Amino acid sequence: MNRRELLSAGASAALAIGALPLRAPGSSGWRRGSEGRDPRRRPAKPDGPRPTPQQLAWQRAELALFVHFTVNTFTDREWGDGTEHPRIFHPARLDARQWARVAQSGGFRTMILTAKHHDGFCLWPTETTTHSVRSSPWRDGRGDVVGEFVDACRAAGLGVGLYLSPWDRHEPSYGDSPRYNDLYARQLTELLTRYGPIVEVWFDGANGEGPNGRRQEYDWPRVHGIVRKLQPKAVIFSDAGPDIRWVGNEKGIAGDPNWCTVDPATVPYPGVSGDSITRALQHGDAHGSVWRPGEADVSIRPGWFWHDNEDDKVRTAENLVELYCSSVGRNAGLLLNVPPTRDGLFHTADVARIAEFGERRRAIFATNLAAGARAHTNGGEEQAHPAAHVADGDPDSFWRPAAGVTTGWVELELAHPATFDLACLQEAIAHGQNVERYTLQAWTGSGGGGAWTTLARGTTIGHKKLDRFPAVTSSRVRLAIDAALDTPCLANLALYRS
Ligand code: FUL
Repeated sequence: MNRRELLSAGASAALAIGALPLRAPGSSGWRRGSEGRDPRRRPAKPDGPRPTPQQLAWQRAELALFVHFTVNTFTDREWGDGTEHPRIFHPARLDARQWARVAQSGGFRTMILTAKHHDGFCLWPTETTTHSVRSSPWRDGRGDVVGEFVDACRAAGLGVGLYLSPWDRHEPSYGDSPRYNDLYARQLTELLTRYGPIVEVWFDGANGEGPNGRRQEYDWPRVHGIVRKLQPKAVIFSDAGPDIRWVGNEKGIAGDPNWCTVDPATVPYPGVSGDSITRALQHGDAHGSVWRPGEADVSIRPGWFWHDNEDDKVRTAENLVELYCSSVGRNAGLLLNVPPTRDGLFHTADVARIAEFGERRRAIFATNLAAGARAHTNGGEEQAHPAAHVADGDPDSFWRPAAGVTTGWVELELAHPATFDLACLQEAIAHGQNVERYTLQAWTGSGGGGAWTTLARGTTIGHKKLDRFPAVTSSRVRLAIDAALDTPCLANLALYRS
């Protein structure tokens, strides 16, 4: 069991916490401010945390492809112990352009490569150690996997992300804290200065023993400072952020509720573990002082690295769509790992599944049945932010009720009855995340015999909330905001037939 598995053992219990009592939707008109609030709750924060432009772009990108590749691919292991000889690294047909084509076919916007995993083997010709591609037979020791990866991403219009494991089971200075911290800083500096703009730097919190049996004390403030200085536009991922947090498990399932905000004191540094930490990562904190959305990392296979006995265990496209709904559809990012084989190419099974995943998503979301619908509310709207904005398909325009109003409903009237089984709700998170509970209903039946049928009840919305329900045919749909921290900004209420 690795550190992540230990952490995720508490995750299923944490998921159950999302079940909150719900009040009937639309039963009252607008309410202002803290009227009717549970007195135990702290007041709303109109000036609460907001995303940086980079965090907003990251969340809108939604999908990133993780690429786990190193000596483990050749030893059939998940964690190398650092004794692997570089001569084993010989991916005869490596072509990072194939990885990029696959990422494009699935609709991924970024790729993140393990430039160094826990075994310490560096995929680029670093000056810091001989334990790298330079000592391998691949491209006669003149190759650079990171360089080819970056070129392929750029040519395909994909963002570049890099993973540099702090835990290094090969490096002799590991455990000798100042010395190793200097070496790690130099490795990071090479990666952040040689390859142009990087959109995400991914830090794993694993902190095991080095070759001398000692553990290292990582210098996170220094590490973050290097990224901020050399790649100010990159987001930094780790359990503890500072920009993107781990979502608390490696199953592709975000919490419900899932807030973009956190209390930074709860997870003070990467790798700290415990049930309360898992819960904090899964759910965030409605009243957290810092904006730090969650990223759900998960592999398309049981392992992170390629193993030939897992070629028949590749996730199906339907399962990948479910992962999309339980991560992106719960206000998180999805980081899906696809590991290259010993040839240095993605396996045909993975290639086919990713393409199918992309096709299915494109088919599901091709037609928003609520596009252009007429909208009205039971209380009003700010003049600049009318209710019609939830049906205009623009993620930047939104409906906002009057200042201080935190409950009420918006109703869409479709030009014709339509049949749908999936709803996509979005808050304009550039203005914060506020919805705590909602109910979605459709008017079913006809004439005097009609009634409101509840399609979904939910907690948080954030960047995106996807709800699937049995197909229903209707021309009137109502979204009731049952509780919100502050006046919500609703960007989108879209309906699809999946
Ligand atoms: C974990 C590592 O131990 C796994 O090998 C993998 O890299 C995963 C993404 O993070 O902590």
